[in-house]
Amino acid sequence: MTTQTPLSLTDEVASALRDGHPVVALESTILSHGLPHGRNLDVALRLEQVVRDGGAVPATIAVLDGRLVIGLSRAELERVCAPDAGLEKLSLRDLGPAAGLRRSGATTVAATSALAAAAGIGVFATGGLGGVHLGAAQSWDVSADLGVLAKVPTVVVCSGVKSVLDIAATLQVLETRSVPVLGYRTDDFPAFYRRSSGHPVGWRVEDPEQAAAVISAHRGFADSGVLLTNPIPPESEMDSALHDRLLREGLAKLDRDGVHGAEVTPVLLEHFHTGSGGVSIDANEALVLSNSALAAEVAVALS
Ligand code: PSU
Ligand code: MN
Repeated sequence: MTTQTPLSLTDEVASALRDGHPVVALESTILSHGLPHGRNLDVALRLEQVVRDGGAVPATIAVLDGRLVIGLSRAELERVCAPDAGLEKLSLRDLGPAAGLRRSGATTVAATSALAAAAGIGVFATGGLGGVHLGAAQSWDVSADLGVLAKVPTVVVCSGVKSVLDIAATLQVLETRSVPVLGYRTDDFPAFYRRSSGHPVGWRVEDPEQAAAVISAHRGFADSGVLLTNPIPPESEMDSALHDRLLREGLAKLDRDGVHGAEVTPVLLEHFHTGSGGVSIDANEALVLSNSALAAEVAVALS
């Protein structure tokens, strides 16, 4: 991606990239639209800390007043996490409008990986990837995350996709678009709150060095992304009966309220959070922390 609008890198991120030190990108949609206020800032700071503990420099990405910011300051993180932040949810196609109109927004996996890659950051940690929504044959609702992974040289470390999506169809699109899917110490594609979706992954890696070897080999001939899937830690996995009930209710709510497009994911997450009395928030935090720690290890192994 080439950008006319210059990227705003913090000094720390710029010098890490210049010196070849490992850097891990983090997204902001999970903070502004995925986690409740009162919890999101704490998670944001812990994600950055876990990346630092792993020996890499964190770079949380967002668009602020039209600036494409790579590495939010503490004050900027507070702004993104504020209850009255009023940030848009920005996918890749929204970056031009947001920059041109000097607007502010949180970046999805699609927008974050594209901006990270443009800045020279090749490893990115998040919670869940967007994918093919249930009923996509009628709605055509397929997350732009998949198309971006197909064409941007990034490594997305995530816990698979939420079971609110059509997982088989999501895996099929990743296959068609030639995105390798790796399981970290698992043979099963994870389903976010649950360790297994019941669908196999193509390849399994046992440690960060193996992941880095695969990524380097892939980079040797392809400009596409790699998906490294890391199941939620066993002790944080959601109970399957609770999960299945919330999923059924959440899907019924979408239908009843006529929720479409970009609103679908935030509305479902909110339903899980309120309906589980916060259990899903703990699960979400645990998995994204674990993914950020793994991303740091992989970034270190790559550097
Ligand atoms: N999955 C989650 N939490 C999230 C998201 C996905 O468990 O917050 C966000 C990510 O930013 C992802 C986006 O890129 O939702 C996908 O949205 P859509 O389906 O509208 O493309
Ligand atoms: Mn969508």
